[in-house]
Amino acid sequence: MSDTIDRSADISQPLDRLGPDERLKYDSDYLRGRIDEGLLDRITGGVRFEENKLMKFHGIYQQDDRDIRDERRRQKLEPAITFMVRVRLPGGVCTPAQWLKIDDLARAHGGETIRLTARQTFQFHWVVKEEIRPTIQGLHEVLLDTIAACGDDARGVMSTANPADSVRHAEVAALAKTLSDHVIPRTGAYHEIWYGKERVATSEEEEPFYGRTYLPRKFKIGFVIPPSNDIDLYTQDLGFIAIGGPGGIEGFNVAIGGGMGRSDQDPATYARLADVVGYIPKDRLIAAADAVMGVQRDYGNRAERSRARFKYTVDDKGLDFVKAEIERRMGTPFEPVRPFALDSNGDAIGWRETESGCFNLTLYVESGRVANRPDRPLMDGLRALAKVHKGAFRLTPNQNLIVADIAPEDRPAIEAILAAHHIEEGGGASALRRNAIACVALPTCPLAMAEAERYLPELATKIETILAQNGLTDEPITMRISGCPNGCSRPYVAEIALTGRAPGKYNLWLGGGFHGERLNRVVLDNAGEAAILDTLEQTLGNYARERAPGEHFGDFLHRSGFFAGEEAR
Ligand code: SRM
Ligand code: SF4
Repeated sequence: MSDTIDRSADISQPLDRLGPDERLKYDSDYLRGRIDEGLLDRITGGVRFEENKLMKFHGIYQQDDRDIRDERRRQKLEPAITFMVRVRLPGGVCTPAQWLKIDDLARAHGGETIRLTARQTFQFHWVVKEEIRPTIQGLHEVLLDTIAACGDDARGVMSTANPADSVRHAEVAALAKTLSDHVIPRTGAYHEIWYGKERVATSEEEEPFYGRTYLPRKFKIGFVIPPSNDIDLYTQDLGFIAIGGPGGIEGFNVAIGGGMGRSDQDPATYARLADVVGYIPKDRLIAAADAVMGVQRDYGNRAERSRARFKYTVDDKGLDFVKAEIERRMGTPFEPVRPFALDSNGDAIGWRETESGCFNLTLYVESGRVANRPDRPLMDGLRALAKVHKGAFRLTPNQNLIVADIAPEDRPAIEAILAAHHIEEGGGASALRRNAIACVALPTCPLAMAEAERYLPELATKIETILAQNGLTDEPITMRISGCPNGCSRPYVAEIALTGRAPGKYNLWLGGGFHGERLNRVVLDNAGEAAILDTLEQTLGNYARERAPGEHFGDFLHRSGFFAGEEAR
């Protein structure tokens, strides 16, 4: 990484005054720990607590099947442990050959399903310990990896997937890849553990930027190309808003300090929207990322993990201080913010012609779940499509899929494959479903308190009935469900959001901005479905009757005084 980084404030505090994760990282020999040994241990299907934490930096999470957890306990058996493996896919772009390999690996090791995530990548679930290495080596064959797909480092870099704009998309997606390659850890641990490479002795610093303790917490970067805000720019730790003219991208407005994660038990944690602090020319992109991450590395809270995200650093140190420190490290001040407008969020499902005369097809994939259902063999269909497709695939931030760069003469073949596999572009989804995101939650997520992905279809059907009764069927409304307050579906910017509290119980949040520009507010606490539907019936009914032309649901709730008297959260 850049030599310009000033590490003077880097962690020089005694480790024993810091959180246990700092010691773990420090002692891990740059993320090696005893992962190798853990993989060979046949007594358990899992790994030790420490290795589980370290493996996250390698994009791997230990989980167990929560549907059968109690039964296994009753039988005095170890939980049914498997691993989730998350691919690093900057900008969500992959080739047909890569898709085919992902499909092969999912069939061989991943329970015959692929999960497209809210940060535009693939996840394999259900991978048993012995099959992690073959999975990662298989990915390596098509130049994919899982480095830093989580962990206290900069992970999956997002980029607008907008199918109507291929030229700027290509430029920004390439920058997302360059930046992602730049910010991943440098340690040789990944190559040694997963590819079996020999450790190379070197006198060079193994992690010139991160050091032995990496970042205080995960760090998320995203690029947005206005007017679409499909990546939910304001929820990123570091967001870049592309500014350009006819000649291409000229530079970026920079947004810092966004984040969703919060805990119901801890009022000191909260969702926060990023602040747009200035503009940088394109050639300052890497310097800006280094500077922002450097500030978080050096000033982030390493004593209290629940307050370690960059958003808290920004609030605790003050936006002015953080901005000035970034500028000092960049060596140049930010230029004034350039005008921009974000006016949409979800994906435009269906066919779009591009500037070059090709076509992009956006397919609706409910909750990003690619699997074969008897009535819709989506996984087989996409495999067949990948075999003939000559363009690229783009995973969208809304968990959908774009089949990109289809030549006009190839369109009939693609349409025939889709028809043969009963894959409609929109999957028969209403406007509500098309603008909905659900996190994985049960049965694999260890943190889930309630269902999300598995509940979305049922809940959406019930809300669709309310919408139909009020003539709102075609009205786009953003809806997000998360199985816990961590907010993996970015719920706190949605117009309607549910966050899990307990089985069948959710907090209901309303009033977010349609294009992700405003946080919503909690309206019901720990509520069951009946109470949630009641509230929606009432508010959506009012919306149908009293809305102004073109007014979004969240905006209406604010204008109509629904939150009157409440303090802004
Ligand atoms: Fe997430 C943890 C799934 C996007 C905030 N997230 C998890 C874990 C790994 C649970 C765990 O720590 O063991 C979940 C794995 C479930 C499973 O079985 O697959 C998980 N997160 C997901 C995915 C797959 C949801 C999805 O259905 O798409 C998304 C994968 C993204 C990716 O490809 O990298 C996912 N997670 C997000 C987002 C949205 C985003 O980044 O755009 C957020 C909110 C934004 C943010 O970070 O503020 C998010 N995930 C969290 C948090 C809370 C972080 C915090 O600041 O408090 C956790 C828990 C943690 O880190 O301790 C978490
Ligand atoms: Fe799991 Fe909670 Fe994230 Fe959903 S929001 S995937 S339940 S951590």
